[in-house]
Amino acid sequence: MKLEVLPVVQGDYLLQNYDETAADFDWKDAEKAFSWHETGRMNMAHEAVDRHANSDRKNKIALYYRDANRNESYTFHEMKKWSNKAANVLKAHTNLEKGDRLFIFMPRSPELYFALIGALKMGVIVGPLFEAFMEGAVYDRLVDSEARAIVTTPELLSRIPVDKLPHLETILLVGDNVEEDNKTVDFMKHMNTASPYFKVEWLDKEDGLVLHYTSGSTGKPKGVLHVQEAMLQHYQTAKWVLDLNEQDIYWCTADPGWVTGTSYGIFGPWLTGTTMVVLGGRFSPGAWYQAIEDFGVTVWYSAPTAFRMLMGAGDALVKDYDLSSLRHVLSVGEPLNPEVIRWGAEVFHHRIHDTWWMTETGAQMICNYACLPIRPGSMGKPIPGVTAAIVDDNGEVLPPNQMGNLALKKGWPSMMRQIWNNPEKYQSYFLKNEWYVSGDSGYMDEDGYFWFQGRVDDVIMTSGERVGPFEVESKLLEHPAILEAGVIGKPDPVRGEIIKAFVSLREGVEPSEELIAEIKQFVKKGLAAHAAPREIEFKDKLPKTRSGKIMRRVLKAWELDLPTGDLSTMDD
Ligand code: 6R9
Repeated sequence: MKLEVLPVVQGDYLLQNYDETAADFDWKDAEKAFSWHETGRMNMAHEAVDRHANSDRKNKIALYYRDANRNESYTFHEMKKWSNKAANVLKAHTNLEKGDRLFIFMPRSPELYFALIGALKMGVIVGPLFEAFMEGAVYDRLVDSEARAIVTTPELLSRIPVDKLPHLETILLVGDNVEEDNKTVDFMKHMNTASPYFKVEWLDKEDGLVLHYTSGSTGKPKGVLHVQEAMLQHYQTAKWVLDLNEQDIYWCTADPGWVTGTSYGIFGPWLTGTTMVVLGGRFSPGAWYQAIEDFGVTVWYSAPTAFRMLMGAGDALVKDYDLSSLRHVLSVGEPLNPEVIRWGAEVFHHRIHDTWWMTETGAQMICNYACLPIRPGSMGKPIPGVTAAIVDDNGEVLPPNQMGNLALKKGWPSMMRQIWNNPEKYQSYFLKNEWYVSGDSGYMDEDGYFWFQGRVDDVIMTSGERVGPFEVESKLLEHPAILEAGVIGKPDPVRGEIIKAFVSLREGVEPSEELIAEIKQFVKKGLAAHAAPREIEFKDKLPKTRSGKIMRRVLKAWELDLPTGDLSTMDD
């Protein structure tokens, strides 16, 4: 099969409307795409689904869904109908009111999207969870957010510690032969009989939308709240960065448990009325290429880990599939290695466009947007309406080519509005009430391209997932053999980083291979498979500060044979 070189990404919208240096772009202009420009009242679910169902796009496919057992498609009209039904089921069988939190804890399936859109129609804040979460992780999130209801499957039910969650009133189960009781609702049974009509709750731009929990280097995972106004940026970036147009078939490989799976796995594409592909099941290079061929995917958004794994699966495999529909490929989550861009250009005939943003930013911020010439290894430039800079620890802007904190000028539409239950933590992100400090370090070159260096703190990025060492350490300490634990990310060519744990054992416990295997399994079961350490090393004593904090940078220095740096705060 011969791969044709397609026209490069179009980037029309940005080119025609704004010169990339235009400093006069105003987010107010973006509002004109929505009727709330005049009414001031909005609802993401209306703008992303119902608006299209009530237009010429009525019979356009909104969602292609495929896994090992299912192969389905839904038009915008059908999405409206099924999400209305979901909203009616939630209304009838829960006490949820506007602003309450509903969690969705299940693998990708059409029902996940019905429930999520349905909840938004009621003005409920949705908290999506990875299906891989174990009991401890589920508990932390539900307890902190005081969630009143959860949509899940019978298989995952045992990981929800219902008795320990006083605020959790209703569990909606998506499955066959569900037995109902005063807390449990058979979601699908009621979906089938529910009315397909629902009047959406009209909201203000500061009303809640989604709550994504994310890990820091210390403390419990924190709840990052996004609001309705974020849709302005989801919409604009879907045009400028994803370059979505009417004819596109778009595939975002991310799960909604990760912010990429909501902002760009639901909102961005549907706000622009784009047909979207969702693939259930596990990662498999063949199935992925097959999906691109079968659905005729034109725009594809994935992550460096996935691209590296595809690269590892070899070039011969690529040639078995017709990938000529592709016209734009993008990446997010970790630094995109120039080597991967080179490989992508060779096999897909497109250079992968890197995009940088975070759970906290809610949408893309610094990007190789469609019409920007790529510099491999750089994250690109801030999109119009966003001001980025490298600042020192006092919030003073540094000149080009100087390393420092990657910061963003406060006030973009999709900026998080709260850390749930934790106003001090929220405030701690900002310097001089002007700069949002990302926790990443990097520099800007003289042409305004930004280059990533690493996390300022110790958060681990493993296979595209952000793991807080503190979370893993806390779980390790629950193991009866372990006295202390320190966890670091160790560079890995495929996964970006792997998790390495240093542990000291309790008195009388002997190190052994069996114990290592048992500890790995313990974290896997208790937290999540991706959070389990791949390497465990026993130590008599761990380096700590005088206040008792494990010094991960010292562990990292040991591991990588680097200088240990300032040890003045270290305990003797
Ligand atoms: C969307 C998302 C955010 C952190 C971020 C940074 C890293 C994301 C990146 C990147 C280098 C890129 N990161 N994109 N690093 N180049 N293009 O990833 O959100 O899970 O909150 O992670 O991921 O360190 O600070 P989140």
